[in-house]
Amino acid sequence: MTDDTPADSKLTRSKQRWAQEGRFLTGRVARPDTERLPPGQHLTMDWPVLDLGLHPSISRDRWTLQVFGAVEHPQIWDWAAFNALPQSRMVSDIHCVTTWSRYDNQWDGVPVHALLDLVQPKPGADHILLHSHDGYTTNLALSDFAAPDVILAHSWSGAPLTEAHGAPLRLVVPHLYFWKSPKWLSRIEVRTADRQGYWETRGYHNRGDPWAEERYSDD
Ligand SMILES: Nc1nc2c(c(=O)[nH]1)N[C@H]1C(S)=C(S)[C@@H](COP(=O)(O)O)O[C@H]1N2
Ligand SMILES: [Mo]
Repeated sequence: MTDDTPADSKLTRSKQRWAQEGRFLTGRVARPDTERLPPGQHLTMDWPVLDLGLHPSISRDRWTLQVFGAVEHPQIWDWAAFNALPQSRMVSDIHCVTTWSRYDNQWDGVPVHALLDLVQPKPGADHILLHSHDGYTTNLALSDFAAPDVILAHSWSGAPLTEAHGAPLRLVVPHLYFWKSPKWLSRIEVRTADRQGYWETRGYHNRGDPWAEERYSDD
């Protein structure tokens, strides 16, 4: 074809590659399927339970979620008020630092960015410390907490979370190892300085990006 100039073919190849990668669909480059499993991980079909060994039992009648610290509008929601917040459904992969990964987990809940719109972090707020009913804590950069696919999940696969997996409410941060996704979430502390949580003070990496294999801290 006369119009098949080298420039055209190159653009066509790029477009095909973008289509395969799902580029421009979400604003992020989806990983090609061959790279879906992060380095050092293996796929599992079941959903293991991992935690400190305490499974706190929290009735939805007495449950609250508090946001406090460096925010313009501190909040406490009870179960009914929390469920009246904007809801979304998200599908994401789990990557646990103990090397199992599980694909296509469907979560229902409140996207974190909707919650942040309500509480309004103050200027200078840049970190989050999450507190759970079993005494567990974990820390996140505000930018990781505010990522578009981070969700406060009350349901998995269309049914309420089981107690073992964090009912009534857990956080899900799909782009970090799963220890950054606290179960039995009770309080969200917005901070102007980082403060490490349970595993981070015990040698786990401060950020925990599975694609960079940020499993353990170097020092
Ligand atoms: N509250 C609380 N959240 C927690 C933990 C915990 O001990 N307590 N363990 C973390 C770790 S290390 C992992 S791997 C995941 C496991 O979640 P799952 O039991 O739903 O698979 O929960 C994370 N969230
Ligand atoms: Mo873990």
